[in-house]
Amino acid sequence: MTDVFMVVPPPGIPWNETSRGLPPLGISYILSVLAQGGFSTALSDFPMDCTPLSDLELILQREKPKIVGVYVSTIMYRNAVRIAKIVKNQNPDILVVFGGPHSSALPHESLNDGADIVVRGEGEYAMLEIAKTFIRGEGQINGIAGISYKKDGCIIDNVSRDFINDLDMLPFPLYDTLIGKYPICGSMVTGRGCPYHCVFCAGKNIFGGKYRFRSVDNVFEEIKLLYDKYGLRTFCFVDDTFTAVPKRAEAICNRILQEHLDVAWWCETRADCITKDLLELMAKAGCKQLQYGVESGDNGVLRDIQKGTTVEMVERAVKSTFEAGILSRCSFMIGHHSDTSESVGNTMQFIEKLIKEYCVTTVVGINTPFPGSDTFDHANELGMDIFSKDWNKYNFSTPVFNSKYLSAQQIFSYFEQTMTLIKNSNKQYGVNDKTHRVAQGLYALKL
Ligand code: B12
Ligand code: SF4
Repeated sequence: MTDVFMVVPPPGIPWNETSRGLPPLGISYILSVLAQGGFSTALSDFPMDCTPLSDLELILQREKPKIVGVYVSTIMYRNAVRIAKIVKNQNPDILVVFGGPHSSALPHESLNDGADIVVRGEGEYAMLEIAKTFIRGEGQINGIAGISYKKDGCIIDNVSRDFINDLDMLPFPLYDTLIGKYPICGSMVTGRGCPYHCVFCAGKNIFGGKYRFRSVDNVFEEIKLLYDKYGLRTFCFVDDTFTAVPKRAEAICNRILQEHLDVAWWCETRADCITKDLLELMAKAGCKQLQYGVESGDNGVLRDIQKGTTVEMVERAVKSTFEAGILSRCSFMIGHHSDTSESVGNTMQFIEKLIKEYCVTTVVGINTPFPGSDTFDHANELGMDIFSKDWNKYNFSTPVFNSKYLSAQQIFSYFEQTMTLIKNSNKQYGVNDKTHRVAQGLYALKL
């Protein structure tokens, strides 16, 4: 019998091998806090295990959980709802709790579609209180901050929960259940929240608009645990902007160097949060790849989406990254609310330039108004006519809106043209995403 059984649903899109390598960090933190609280736990990660959802009934019969917690992102939503149905069909007394980015943004939808409770935002302590209330009868549901639930057919939104201020108080993710299972296991979050305001971003909805971070000692303790106990030499920092506070990123790099750790790692950042000196230090400390969310090659569009960076800043950052011996991976989107044929043309030219001159690997997706983003909440004001709320289409390669300047068909056509441009430019200039990554030992995939 398991107290709390957590599930990562299969997504509504094909799952690639790189994505499959990363452990579900949020759920792992929750499992750790529950274990600390004396609850027994288990995890089924459907995308990672590649198991069909039809196996769930058998898994439930084996685990006999009291609570089932489900991670819900937008492209997983439909399968999350199917999971709630399967659980309730088997035993209506099992409590079904949804959490994660999609349900945090649209909690009422989840409750109407079968969840008993939705945790909005950070989940560790809300889930602990839910388990205490339902399993041990300690506390009352109306006293749990940050959750929504149904009572007598009405939806109740309890007050929001304060963000965890002292992130050092959290236990590390439950690594014993992760190591060995995931090919790239060393993924780590050293801070939560992002102080920027990009209109397409759904991140702030979970961790808020302030970057709260763990102490360097605490981060280093986790790195050492992964290094010494589990023998990991490669990892990534999945913070939204790892170098948002350059001094802190510097301190983490210095610790890695002082302790002579032979590691390879990558992280995400922004073009305005990096300097030449920091890049050189990061390279020495084992940084092999930096992911920049560039989004557009047009300064007008960058201003409209409130990115806070310019094409010139990006080029400077990418050049310095290249000179420091770190690979840049730049992500772009086609179909921003103010994109025109001309601005998309500028984006395509910029992509080609980055590939040609700086060996950049590039990823492109169709701008998608994810619930929780300003583009979703203020679509009308931004001139976006969202015509589909089929969440399986929120997959970065299907247009779900017409904008003021471009129809969905045009957006799709430009997206395809950009994909072709990337493919051809990679070939022409000898850039290959997978070869680069494997060559750097970043993805020592055991798949
Ligand atoms: C790392 C990451 C990935 C990794 C995922 C690794 C993994 N296995 O989890 C990879 C690269 C695979 C990935 C892929 C994608 N991602 Co992503 N990703 C992130 C990122 C940068 C960090 C996530 C993370 O680890 N956070 C740290 C942990 C501690 O937090 P957490 O997972 O959110 O969990 C907390 C809460 O959400 C909550 N919670 C979570 N689950 C549950 C469950 C229960 C029961 C409860 C109670 C609470 C709860 O409690 C947790 C602890 O506080 C976020 C950005 C962000 N700021 O969140 C985007 C983000 C989650 N990704 C996003 C997107 C869009 C995608 C992709 C569609 C992109 C693409 N081009 O393919 C895919 C699809 C993935 C999917 N199926 O959902 C969006 C999601 C928007 C949405 N509404 O769904 C985000 C928010 C980015 C953004 N800024 O908009 N992603
Ligand atoms: S896209 Fe990146 S920089 Fe912009 S708000 Fe989201 S996490 Fe922050």
